[in-house]
Amino acid sequence: QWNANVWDNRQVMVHLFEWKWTDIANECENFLAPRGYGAVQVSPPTECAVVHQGDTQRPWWERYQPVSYKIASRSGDENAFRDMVTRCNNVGVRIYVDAVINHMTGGWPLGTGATGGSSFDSGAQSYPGVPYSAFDFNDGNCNTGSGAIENYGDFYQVRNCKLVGLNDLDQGSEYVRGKIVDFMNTLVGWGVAGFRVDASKHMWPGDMKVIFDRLNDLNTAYFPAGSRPFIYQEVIDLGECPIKGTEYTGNGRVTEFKYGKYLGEAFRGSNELRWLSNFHEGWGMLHRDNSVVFIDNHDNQRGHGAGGDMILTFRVSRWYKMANAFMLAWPYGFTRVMSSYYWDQWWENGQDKNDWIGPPHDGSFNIISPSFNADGSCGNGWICEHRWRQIYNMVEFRNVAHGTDMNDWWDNGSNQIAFCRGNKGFLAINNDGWDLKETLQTCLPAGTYCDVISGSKDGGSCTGKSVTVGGDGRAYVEVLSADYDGVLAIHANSKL
Ligand code: AAO
Repeated sequence: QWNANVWDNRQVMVHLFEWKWTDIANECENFLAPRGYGAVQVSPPTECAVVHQGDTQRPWWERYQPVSYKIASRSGDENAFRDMVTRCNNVGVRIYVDAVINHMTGGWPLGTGATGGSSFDSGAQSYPGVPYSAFDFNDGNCNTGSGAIENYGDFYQVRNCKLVGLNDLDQGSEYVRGKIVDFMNTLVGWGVAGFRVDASKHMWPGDMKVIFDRLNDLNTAYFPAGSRPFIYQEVIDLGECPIKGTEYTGNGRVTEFKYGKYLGEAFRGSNELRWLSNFHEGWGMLHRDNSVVFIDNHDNQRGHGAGGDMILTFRVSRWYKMANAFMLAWPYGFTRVMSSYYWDQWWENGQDKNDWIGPPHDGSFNIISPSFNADGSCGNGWICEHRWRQIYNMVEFRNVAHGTDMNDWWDNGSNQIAFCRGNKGFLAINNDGWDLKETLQTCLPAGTYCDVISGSKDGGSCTGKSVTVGGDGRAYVEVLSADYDGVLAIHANSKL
């Protein structure tokens, strides 16, 4: 359950946060497959509470409050979901589902709506759409006065009490396990390739193992017989909490939150880039084969979750592109690109009071589809980082370099770095306030290559900088401090 079930030459997933199923199906066909993306993480598809914030908004986080395992959300219904899975698989793009199985809703007044029309009574812990009743929750196992997690230093509380007031399912119960397994197996039967398991830190790894071991093999219409669902568990372990990511690596991969935090610190100037030469397990991160890595996610790009103000997002786009280029060139972990929508921030006392704002929507709260500009970028409030040239061209770099290791590291003793990926790719980054002008070993065969950051290869020519590699693999490269982007990247497929 560590294998991402992607095509060999498609090594990157994108999180299309809050996208509609029909839009994702189109995106698989029109953009993701042609650009070499391997998979999409989709927002939770399950029926959830309808939460209103003011008259005009529904928070994005309502989708982390399931009411049943019916497929019904603002992203679409079951038909649209199944159509997306089929169409994406047909062009070789896998779907990973964000599975919210730790809990059901928080406390809401009786009569609160749900996206699939089910009723529920959060006070009585009754969810007839599953059905779950009070017996299926952890209250008896939680020993805090409030019933909620009060101290993250106590791992019993973290696993047995309510996360921010959400009714906490007891995965130790055979009945609950059965319901979760049925839900996940239904999706597997439709062709889903894997799961992001939400709030994994708040479940016992042993209970999760029982559940994952009961999952069916993937649908053989799309996958080799015997393929297991890809599992990556959301565990925030920055080192302070007694719960460690390594407790979960026996079940599948784990989200490595240290990765984006450390890269944020480095590009923001708290740490010199030259130290990244051994950026892997030696930094206290999970084994590369057990980790899923990313620069930001839907939580920490808005101050929820982990990493604080060190996290890089689309709002600091120059650094963000540099950090993504590093991640996509660096042989560590299975990589995830974030794709966001825009919202206005409202800072008060170090907190964004608009952190809850949901996706672009019309007057009836229907999500609005992204529009596409002539240059391929998105409109209608969608940021679409995955459609930025500097990012999708680095997805191709990762695919081309797949199977090679890092070699020929160079740095200037400060914030200018460069390295090769076997004889397949070469990357240089300049985060100093002065120019990088060096003749460096690129490890590539002699020829002229197109820098895929400042431009793209277009037929036989290059719309950006060209780099001439000599017979000894060396080339003169420039990344000027005044350049639009602080990265240069060439690879076997960008040869002119
Ligand atoms: C909403 C409302 C609540 C309300 C609740 C119930 O906001 O006020 O009580 O509904 O009605 C999302 C939103 C929540 C939302 C929830 C349900 O983020 O705001 O609550 O949906 O609608 C913890 C968990 C982690 C979780 C993260 C947000 O461990 O699993 O909190 N992420 C996932 C999802 C997320 C979702 C849920 C889980 C729930 O990705 O979108 O919530 O389904 C420490 C701990 C971490 C902990 C963080 C944040 O981190 O270690 O385990 O994450 O705190 O509480 C430094 C430290 C770092 C620390 C961090 C804290 O960086 O080094 O360790 O500070 O900032």
